Amino acid sequence: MGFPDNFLWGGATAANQIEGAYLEEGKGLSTADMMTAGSPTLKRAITSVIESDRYYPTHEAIDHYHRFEEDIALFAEMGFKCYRFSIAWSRIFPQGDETEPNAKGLAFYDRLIDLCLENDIEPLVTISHFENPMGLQKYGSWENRKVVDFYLRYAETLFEHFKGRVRYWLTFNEINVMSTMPWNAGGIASSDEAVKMTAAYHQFIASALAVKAGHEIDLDNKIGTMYAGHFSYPNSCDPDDIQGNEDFMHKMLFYPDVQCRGYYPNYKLKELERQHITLPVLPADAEILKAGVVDFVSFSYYMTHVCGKNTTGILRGLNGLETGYKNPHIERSAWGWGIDPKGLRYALNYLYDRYQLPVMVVENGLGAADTVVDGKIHDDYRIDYLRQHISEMRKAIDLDGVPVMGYTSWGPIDLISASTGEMSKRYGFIYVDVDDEGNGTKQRIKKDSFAWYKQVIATNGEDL
Ligand code: P53
Repeated sequence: MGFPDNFLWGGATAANQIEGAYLEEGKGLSTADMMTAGSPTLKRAITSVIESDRYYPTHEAIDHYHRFEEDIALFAEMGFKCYRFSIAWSRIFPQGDETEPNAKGLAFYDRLIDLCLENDIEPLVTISHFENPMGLQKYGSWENRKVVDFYLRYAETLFEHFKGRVRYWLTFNEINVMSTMPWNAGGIASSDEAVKMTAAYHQFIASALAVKAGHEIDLDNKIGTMYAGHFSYPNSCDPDDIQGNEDFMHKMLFYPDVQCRGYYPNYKLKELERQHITLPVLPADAEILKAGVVDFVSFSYYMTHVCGKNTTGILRGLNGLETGYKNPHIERSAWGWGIDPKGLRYALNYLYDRYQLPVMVVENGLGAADTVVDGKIHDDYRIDYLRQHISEMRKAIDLDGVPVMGYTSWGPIDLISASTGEMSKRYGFIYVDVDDEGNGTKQRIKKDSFAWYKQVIATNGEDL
């Protein structure tokens, strides 16, 4: 009983939210580099050029690019078995459309990956996490089928270069975010449904081709989908609420449906028909999708929603996270995200029932403001949140028999928030002295949760 012996405990980050060094050693500009800082009430602006009087949090972030040795040493001290991070496409192919990779970009990830392996930390690489080379904008980014070829060249470069060192991969972070945050997902500035569905289609094709290539290059490669864990409860047992909730879930679930099954579900094809949207299907595509189904299902889990007969379309609000309903049975974080540990057991069962593939929680955590008192951070609220979620994950394993591969909490070290661009929305076991304007020493300080998580891993989840 309990967590399997080889359970992958660890943490997860994304290049643009930690590395900084946004133009160093040949890196090109990425879509993330064009996003200014926002707040819970102010949407991050996207500028077409870098404006000198504005603050762009990814440009320096937490300077992980120059401090990765210290950061990985801290992860190793906590006993990480796994570290999920992303590779910045624009470090490897600065404009996105080059034929040869940037050797200096690969060399940085060589050092990072080798350091992980020296510390017995299994790397889990997200090939594309909310950043696309800005050089792809001239093609129309993911709206253009050409970008599939550029992505495939990039993915194949990684599979070849890191062969034997990296075995776990995710093709796209939170692929369903194309519906809610298309700029983050694919450098798509339009909110037009036909544009988004075209871009998503191309990402499915690219993902499937990458899965096939990844398997051909190394049979040991395990390549997963990564779903932004939108799980929603019906507002009531009114059949119209049930249907409203189902309609919402379909808008999100069709993404992992395509990646796990290898074809579009009928409900989505019918919806596209009603919307008069024609997907840019080429003759061989059905075969491509079928041959490129993923090996496992991963997802992020922060919250649950409530939907019903009045839920319209995709989520509303600044970052598309409002449904118009609130769950009176759960609390909300300071950033308004509905905290629901029990929902994690539900989510794990839901995805496993649906796909019958191994499941991994690759993001979970509490974004909260921390205060430093006498050089210490007493983040018992974060410990509580994680403890409750991990104990529900354990139930999914023990009581329901869900094959959970691992758990990487989001932002084991404080990093830039994707939705707001803030630094003050902190997730880490490790505090980083940087504020919302980028001021600070960048010093790393262990929070109380650091020792707690170390103990969780040391006891394989027994001691929560
Ligand atoms: P932040 C929305 C809803 C759920 C997950 O989010 C999301 C988002 C987009 O923000 O994104 C994932 O930083 C994403 C990470 C992100 C993390 O959740 O807004 O994969 O890049 O940082 C947490 O608090």
